[in-house]
Amino acid sequence: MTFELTHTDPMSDARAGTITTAHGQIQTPIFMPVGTCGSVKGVHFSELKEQVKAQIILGNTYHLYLRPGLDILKSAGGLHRFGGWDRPILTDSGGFQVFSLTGIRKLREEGCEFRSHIDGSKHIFTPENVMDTERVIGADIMMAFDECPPGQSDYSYAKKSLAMTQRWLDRCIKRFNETEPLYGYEQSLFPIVQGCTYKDLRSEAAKFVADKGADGNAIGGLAVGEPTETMYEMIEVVNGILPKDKPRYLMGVGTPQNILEAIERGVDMFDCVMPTRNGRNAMLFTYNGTMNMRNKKWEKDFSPIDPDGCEVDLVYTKAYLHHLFKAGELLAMQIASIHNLAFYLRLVSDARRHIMQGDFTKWKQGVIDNLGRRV
Ligand code: PRF
Repeated sequence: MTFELTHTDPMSDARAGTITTAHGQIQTPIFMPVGTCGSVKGVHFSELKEQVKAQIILGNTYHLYLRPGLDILKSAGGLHRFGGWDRPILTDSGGFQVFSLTGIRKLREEGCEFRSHIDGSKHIFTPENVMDTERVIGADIMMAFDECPPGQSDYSYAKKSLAMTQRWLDRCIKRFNETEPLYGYEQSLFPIVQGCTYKDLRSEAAKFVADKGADGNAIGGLAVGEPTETMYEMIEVVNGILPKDKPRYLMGVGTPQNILEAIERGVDMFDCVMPTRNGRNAMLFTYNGTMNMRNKKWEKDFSPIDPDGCEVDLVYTKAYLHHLFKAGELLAMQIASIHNLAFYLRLVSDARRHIMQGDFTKWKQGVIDNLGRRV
């Protein structure tokens, strides 16, 4: 994998670049739709390509390991072949999902023991077996196995947790270097900076990660309950240290406003369930603010969902989408998911264009307040 930084904003730390992987190029800043179980909920791959214009999707090691499981993924020849998605894939390592989905988990030096949320069966994730699993899934970008501590963690827990994440990172790198890709194309490993909301831990963590010389680096442990301003502060601390010539990925973030603020602070890659999850819940994101499609005010609004949007936005009216949500039709969730993902991809591609034109900061100031409105 390579990263070419093509433009840097004169007024901020925003950047535009190109990541080249074995499955094609990614123009940054980029948003990655979440395909937890190997599918972006409710959205065909053809729609992801043609309407959403997704350049890379994310899969979850935790879910894919439990179901369909490694035997099937290996027999299929990896996740790209299994599902028929031929563009890049990034896999999250499972640490965060184990933490957020399974009540019962035991963390120790060896790894993390947990019970499946599907059938209660017992499993353990270690840095070594997570690397092996991500090899089997065949992601272009594999995430290191980390612990994402709760947002309110005190300093002593945060410090201990970070030290373990760092030892785990060394074990991930060792296993990654000892193993080969299974399907004949190159894979990259991204380390993750943790350290909760403590500046000294964040900066030590960023130095530790920067020293590894990885193809790209991630910031984890944010958007887990801390104030938004604290998240931005942590991004600034970390991005002041991470190498400029490698992509930076802010994990699990966020709202359109969060994404623009993070781009301004030098982040290149994002993922979040918000566009699909909120979409299934009738909430649409637009440049004019968010809309609740269950609201009666749309009942007789026969204008297109979003005149500047993708195909579904032009084909369907607000009144029709309102009707579909009220009737409990599956199509409602599909349309809303496609709209929201297409909006997120439009947001980052507009940001990219303005970075390239040199007026990102001015553009961002002009759009950010409207994004938070309720229409
Ligand atoms: N670690 C991993 N995945 C994640 C996170 C993390 O800290 C987050 C935190 N926002 C989202 N996804 N491995």
